Amino acid sequence: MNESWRWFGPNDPVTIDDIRQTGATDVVSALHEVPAGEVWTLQSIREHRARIEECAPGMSRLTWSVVESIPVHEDIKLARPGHEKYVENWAVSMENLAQCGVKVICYNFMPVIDWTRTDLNLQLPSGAYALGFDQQKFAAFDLFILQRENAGADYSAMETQAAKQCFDGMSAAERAELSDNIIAGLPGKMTDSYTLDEFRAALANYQGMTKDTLRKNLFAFLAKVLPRAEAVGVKLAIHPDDPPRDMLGLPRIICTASDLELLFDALPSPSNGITLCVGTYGSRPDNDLPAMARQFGPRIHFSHLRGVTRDPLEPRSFYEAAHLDSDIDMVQVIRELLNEQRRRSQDQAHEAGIYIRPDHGHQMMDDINKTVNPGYSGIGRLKGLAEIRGVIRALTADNVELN
Ligand code: DNO
Repeated sequence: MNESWRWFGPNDPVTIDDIRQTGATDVVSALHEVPAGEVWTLQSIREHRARIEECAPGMSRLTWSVVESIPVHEDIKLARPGHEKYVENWAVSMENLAQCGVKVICYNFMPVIDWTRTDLNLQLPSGAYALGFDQQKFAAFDLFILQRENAGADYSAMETQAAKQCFDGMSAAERAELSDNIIAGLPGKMTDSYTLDEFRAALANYQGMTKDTLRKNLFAFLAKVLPRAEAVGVKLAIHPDDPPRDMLGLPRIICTASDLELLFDALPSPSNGITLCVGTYGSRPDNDLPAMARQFGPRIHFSHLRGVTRDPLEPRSFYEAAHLDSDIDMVQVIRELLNEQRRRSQDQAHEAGIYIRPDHGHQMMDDINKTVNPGYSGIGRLKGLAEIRGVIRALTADNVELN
């Protein structure tokens, strides 16, 4: 398994030299400055690669191995007339990346919003800060800040009442912050940043769209890009919808093991794969993560290792817990990934490795006073990586039977 680390580019407060010190060997990155739908040129990819890979003699060289993510233009998700040119541009970006040796590509197919949290600064009993999702605050946003048309139909009378109470209890600044967290987006998001009105308009584009239609649009996109991925040895790794369920009246289609079964039944191409985002899938109690890691093992090209602790009274609410101390059995997940990696190393036809990265981390110690990308501070992720590395070392030590 290859240890990787996400880097947001030259403005990331965690630098390439910092990453080198973590002991990770591979970098996960993207050309965040290129607008969705435009081609990633060979030149811009080479420049970005040089920023990651060039290093002074005697220093450990990092490798840009994974892209997270090439954004999928909204017109593709909507299958709007003219979307074909965006599909073509996506495929050309992928081919250019392959030509530069970057062959694992994470992407997602979430309409309008990318990953979503209501809280970016939840203080834990340790004093460190975590990200969280609070279903009541989210409902308060939907019903009383966004005032989405027909939102009422998505909530029970009790939920609406609780959301109203929550809304009434928030100051104007808290409401503005909640709104920003949801619509201005979080680091690495693949969608535009919106005002409330633009956001309403973006949601309206999906009015009436069913899961089946969105799925059909995803499959049509993949039917065009997968043969080209196969031709250049690229593995695509779809990221789940985070949180993994319908929200704001939007259909979401990569949430559960059965969603993945539909994906692979329709498109069995060996280039069709997943990002096993343990924290995202694990924020649903009905997703059994070790079982999913086993079931989809050969399809896993990339894994985000992180866990969540759900609220026992409202399982849609969660906070991002320490990497080994969440509701998810991380040791078992890692065991399954190691089993898969071992199977691959015995199978000549299947030489690709699994890239893992510590996903998110608590904002702690010196990082508390720094400006950080929420979830992506250095020390908390380093702690996560160190813990995960310890599990891997222990499980792979001589004489430990994985199966
Ligand atoms: C957050 C991430 C997301 C993810 C994209 C994948 O930490 O998991 O930014 O990278 O949604 O396309």
